[in-house]
Amino acid sequence: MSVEYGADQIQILEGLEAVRKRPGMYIGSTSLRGLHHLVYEIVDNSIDEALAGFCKHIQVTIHEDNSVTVEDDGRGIPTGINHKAGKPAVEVVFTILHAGGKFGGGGYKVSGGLHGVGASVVNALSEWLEVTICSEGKLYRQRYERGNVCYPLEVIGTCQPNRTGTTVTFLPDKKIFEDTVFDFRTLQTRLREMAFLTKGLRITLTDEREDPVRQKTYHYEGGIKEFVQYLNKSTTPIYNDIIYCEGMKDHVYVEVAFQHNDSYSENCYSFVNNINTPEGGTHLAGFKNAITKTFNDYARKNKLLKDSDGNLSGEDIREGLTAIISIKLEEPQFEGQTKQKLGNSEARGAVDSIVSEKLTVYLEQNPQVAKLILEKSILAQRAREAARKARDLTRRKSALDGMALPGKLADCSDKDPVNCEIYLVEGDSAGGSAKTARNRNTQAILPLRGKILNVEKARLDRIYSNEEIKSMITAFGTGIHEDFDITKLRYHKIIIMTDADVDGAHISTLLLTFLYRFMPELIKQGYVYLAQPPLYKIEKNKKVWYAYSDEELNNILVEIGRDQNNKIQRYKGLGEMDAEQLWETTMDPERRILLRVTMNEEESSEVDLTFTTLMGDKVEPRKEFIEANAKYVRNLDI
Ligand code: TSJ
Repeated sequence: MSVEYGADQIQILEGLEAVRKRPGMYIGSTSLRGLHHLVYEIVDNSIDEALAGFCKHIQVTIHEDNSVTVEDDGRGIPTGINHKAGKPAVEVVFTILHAGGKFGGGGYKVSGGLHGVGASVVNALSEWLEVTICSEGKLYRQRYERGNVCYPLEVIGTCQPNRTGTTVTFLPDKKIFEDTVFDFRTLQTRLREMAFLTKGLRITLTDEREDPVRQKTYHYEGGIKEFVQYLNKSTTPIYNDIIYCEGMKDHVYVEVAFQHNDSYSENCYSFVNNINTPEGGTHLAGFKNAITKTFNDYARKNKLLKDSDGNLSGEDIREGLTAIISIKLEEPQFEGQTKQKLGNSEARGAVDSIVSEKLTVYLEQNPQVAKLILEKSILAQRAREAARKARDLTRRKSALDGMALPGKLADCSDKDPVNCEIYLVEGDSAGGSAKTARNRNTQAILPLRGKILNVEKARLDRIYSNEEIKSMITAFGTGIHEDFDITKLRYHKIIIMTDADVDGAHISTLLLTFLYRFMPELIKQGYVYLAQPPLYKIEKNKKVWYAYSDEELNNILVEIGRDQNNKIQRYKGLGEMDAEQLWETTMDPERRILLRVTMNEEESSEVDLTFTTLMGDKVEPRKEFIEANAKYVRNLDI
């Protein structure tokens, strides 16, 4: 993909003041998300150098003052004079907006695309930035403050003639960003993803704010094959291979890796120029089309499907599938409301034909694997047929009863969803107290009995015929999957209320798993909450306090004095509270604490892993996960 790229091949567009005036236009936001984008923006340049074949190692370091260094061992940014600008190319890269090969044509830059606005934006939004280049035996340096050059590019020394590379250190501007503290885990997730997507590249992340210094290295010779292995590590794959297809067509480089596990959910992640495309697009469509067609053709040809059988649907074939689709092309076009859906039609054709061709060969050579996948798909087809019947039955029933709401639901009287809340309450007895306690105008109560079905472990027909799940679906009003319509949502707060113990936490996780798999938009748009019942009741001289954590209990005891007459009750469940207490502590909008459940689109592969690890059936990785994350309550993305 590389063409010659000299100091002259850079287009000059506009100044940097614009960036400081409206930073959101260039990096999306000035929140933590925008802050982390600065790092990705710089690292993208080193990734390009790696894709061009000149960089093997990228080191990212968070320093104690939250400045960040990105160092690579590539060729070094060109230091020669760019004749259009009359200054060194490196200075152009850092001081002129849109400089670089990316928008100029002729340059090979492929990463970025979505947010790829370049190094000058990072420079404009940094209190200071220093670049050091090692090239042709010389060490060059230049420094900028808030985008302004401090001194001309200077040679500050020598470096070994066989050593080359670029080092950039910057301190994000506190005048621009709401928060300038980097999160190790956020950077770790993205850098690990970048390492998976760029096979052979080594990426090191170091955090000098910790004592001892914390360091992680990511290096995957297998690239996206290892990504699939990583995503499937807490599942049971139904065959050992990770199927891999690679090729180039119409200037589109295509790489696909996948493996089926014995679960029923589908996890396909697609990337364009190393950027996640959660909304998919032509590349994902090409992949889906290719596997549907190829597996059906193979099944017919090898008599795994009878002439009288219908075709397997795409969903049947993707049951339990974990896949990475990664393509690289020069001018990605993004469409849709959020501009996150790939639109290039050549990408569809390229992925479709490369996957069809390579997969056909693979299946011919590996009939045992083909048989395992097709047997699973055929079972899925039958289950889906049964599920459709069950679903039609519920649909018909609700049509007859006039959109019958579940019998156990105590609905609220207000009909404006904005005002309405639904409490999903564990157990009939707590459900009863909640019904007495609630504000009937705005609060609906749906009691759920016992353990909720684990949707990670059940087929669709069982899921659709599960009473608790059916009643949630009808109560919410949105429908699910392809029928899902958020505008039909009947409550703008869906509040999970369970006991504050291990069982309660398990039930919450099961409910969140169901919502995440069947109605992810509810979580993405922030409609889902966890209620926080108190852990303790403290009584002294007829006065009552509630504590929601051990720390709070301590604080209260310090305040009121530790005393023989204090009565401390540890609540083991919601059932121990009467209706009034439940209202005061957990349901009264004026006094309660609610935790909103959120997820970050960019980290959706991480969220999926969280759910499959917690809900999947391999005990060891799950244990490891819970222990490793016990101190990160935030990790449930709460
Ligand atoms: F963009 C940047 F300044 F932020 C930045 C660029 C930051 C970091 C950490 C590294 C880089 C970078 C750029 N690493 N490697 C390069 N390579 C080039 O700019 C380069 C070098 C030589 C040639 C050539 O054709 O000879 C072409 C390019 C694009």
